Amino acid sequence: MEIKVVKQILAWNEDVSDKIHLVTSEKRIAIVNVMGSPGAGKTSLIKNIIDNLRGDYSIGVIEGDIAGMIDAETIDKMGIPVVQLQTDGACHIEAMAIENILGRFDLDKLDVIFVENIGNLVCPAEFNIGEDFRVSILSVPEGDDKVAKYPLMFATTDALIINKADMLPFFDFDVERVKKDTYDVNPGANIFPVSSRNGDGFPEFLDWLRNRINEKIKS
Ligand SMILES: Nc1nc2c(ncn2[C@@H]2O[C@H](COP(=O)(O)OP(=O)(O)O)[C@@H](O)[C@H]2O)c(=O)[nH]1
Ligand SMILES: [Mg+2]
Ligand SMILES: [Zn+2]
Repeated sequence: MEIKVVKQILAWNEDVSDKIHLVTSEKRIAIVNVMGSPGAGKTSLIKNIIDNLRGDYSIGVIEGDIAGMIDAETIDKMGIPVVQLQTDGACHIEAMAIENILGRFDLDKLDVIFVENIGNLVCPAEFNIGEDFRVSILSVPEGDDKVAKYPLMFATTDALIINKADMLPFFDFDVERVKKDTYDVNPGANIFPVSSRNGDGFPEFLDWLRNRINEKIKS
């Protein structure tokens, strides 16, 4: 019985996700689902992306949090349109929430919306939210065994950001192990070691990101 209910909710979520794709295809907007643990560096990554791409793309942000407005206030201060989604305890975002929020943006003006998902390596990966592609973050202090322990998050992502690369000297973190574990479950993954603190690795990631956004909005 339990399993049946979950399947119905997921199927319905897929319908809403498909509806979002129809809207964003018509409006030529790319939606990027940014996922990772609390503190992995999701907000830092989005801020860096905004700094680097705001001259070329019109950017919006949806900040998902269980409570509070902290990340939305950070993005708002950058002069970027942002909506705070408060899930009231829910540990992931579902497509319905994104569908409801889309109307709050001027969709004729936007090129790309970054969605900061709830900090969690587990269930956010189970729910499509109408995104065109996924960026998952694993940061060095979390440990190099996390791909093996939370495979769905890394199997379903388009890009894996290994963030806080500036911390590598202080942790026993084997980048090659993380790459191998990721390719085992996701042979097509694009993996970018970066530091959101000093900008290392960003040019390569931004090249990839621009290409993926352009595929959607210029096709
Ligand atoms: N040393 C270092 N710290 C980082 C880096 N990226 C983020 N941080 C710090 O990690 C903490 C959590 O970052 P935040 O972006 O808020 O993570 P989020 O919870 O995933 O959104 C903050 O104190 C950031 O300054 C990085 O590349 N290197
Ligand atoms: Mg954040
Ligand atoms: Zn959840």
